[in-house]
Amino acid sequence: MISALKKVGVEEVIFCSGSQNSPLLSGLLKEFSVRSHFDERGASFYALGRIKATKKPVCVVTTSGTAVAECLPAVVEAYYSGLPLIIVSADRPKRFIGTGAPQVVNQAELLSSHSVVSIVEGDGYVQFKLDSPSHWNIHLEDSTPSIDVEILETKQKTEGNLNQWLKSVKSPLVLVEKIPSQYFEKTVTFLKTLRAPVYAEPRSNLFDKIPDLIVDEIIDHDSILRIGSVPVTSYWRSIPETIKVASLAGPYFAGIDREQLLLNFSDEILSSPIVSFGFKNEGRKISDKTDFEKTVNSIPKGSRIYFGNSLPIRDAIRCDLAGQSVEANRGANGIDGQIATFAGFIKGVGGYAFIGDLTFLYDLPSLTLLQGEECKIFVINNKGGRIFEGLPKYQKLSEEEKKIIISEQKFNISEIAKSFSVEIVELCGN
Ligand SMILES: Cc1ncc(C[n+]2csc(CCOP(=O)(O)OP(=O)(O)O)c2C)c(N)n1
Repeated sequence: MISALKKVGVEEVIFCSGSQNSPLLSGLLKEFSVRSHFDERGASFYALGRIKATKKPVCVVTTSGTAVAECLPAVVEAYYSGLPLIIVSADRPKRFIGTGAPQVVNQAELLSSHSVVSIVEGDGYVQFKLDSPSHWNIHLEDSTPSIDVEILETKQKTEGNLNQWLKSVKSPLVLVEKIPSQYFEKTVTFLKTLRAPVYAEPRSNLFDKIPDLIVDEIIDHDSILRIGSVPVTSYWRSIPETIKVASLAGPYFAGIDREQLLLNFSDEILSSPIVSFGFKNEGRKISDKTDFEKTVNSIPKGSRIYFGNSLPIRDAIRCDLAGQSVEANRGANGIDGQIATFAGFIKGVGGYAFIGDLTFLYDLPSLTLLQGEECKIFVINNKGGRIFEGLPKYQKLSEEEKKIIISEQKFNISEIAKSFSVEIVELCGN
């Protein structure tokens, strides 16, 4: 198993202790940087942050039972973000399944909806995919089995011609979310040649790369070219049927329920000669009105900044993000695991997080992952899930329903934070 992990490029392991997985520990310590964390949910979100920072697969090792189920939220996030999170779960011997024996659950199936699952009893092999989570469920007797790994290729879908599509449109608007790191430079060159207006989302990290192409709002267009992950802007969910859509998608998800030209990223597409639309902008207007905007704008250049779901990642679009390295969990857009992912993302280099108050309370145990890190968490304390107040359907609710939806909280967030020795700054949600 150790050699299988090494073969796929794992360097870091997060070990969540238990009795069943304890025989694996000594081998792991010899080959990897091992960090211990008691909470499997936080550990797996932390692993996502490490993958975002290192671009390498990261492994979480759990014991048997409900410990495995705790990994599901991060596995779902990894699935839709195309991240190589590996969960190794130590299982009791197969003959115990269904007997009600202590800590024996049907754990091989727990993560199967969103990962490549391998079940091993005795010596065997496991499967791994670079753009997907994998779950290796290892039935252990006394000794660690010898396990080989099969690396599965991701099939590239290349039907369709982007050049032809670009020739068929007059005024495209490019929506860019997260660009897969291996294609980042080539995408910048592609955009510089295309010279179409670009609505760059916070995670595009394009702000200082193509300043004269970036627009502040969804300007007039007859077509949308989406590049990277699924865009955050609500416009993406309501594009009129008359607008043509094409996506260079990484990871490969349509991200929308309508007809479109959907392509994988490829060197060929990004380097083939393309049409130029001759657009030039004066430069972005940065907003500096709210506490949130002022604070984001004042962060030193070259920092890592993490924005939580749901309001912070949306509000970040108005801020000065030039020269920053921006991250968020935008696979399944959960408010869970945000402190843990932030901790993984900034480990050893420091950084800043902006998250909502419920998001903060959701992931309190993960503050323990930030011990000794140079970081600051800004909690936008608007006392509940205020994002819902902006929804048209919210206005039609009764007062009682509104109260339940908002989940107002009155905890003293700064006091809570003190006991974890992490620097927390509360911002009001104006
Ligand atoms: C795990 C999970 N549960 C529920 C939701 C639905 N949800 C989206 S935003 C939100 C409220 C978040 O509140 P807060 O963290 O205070 O941020 P704000 O909306 O005020 O920015 C909830 C519950 C979700 N996205 N993820």
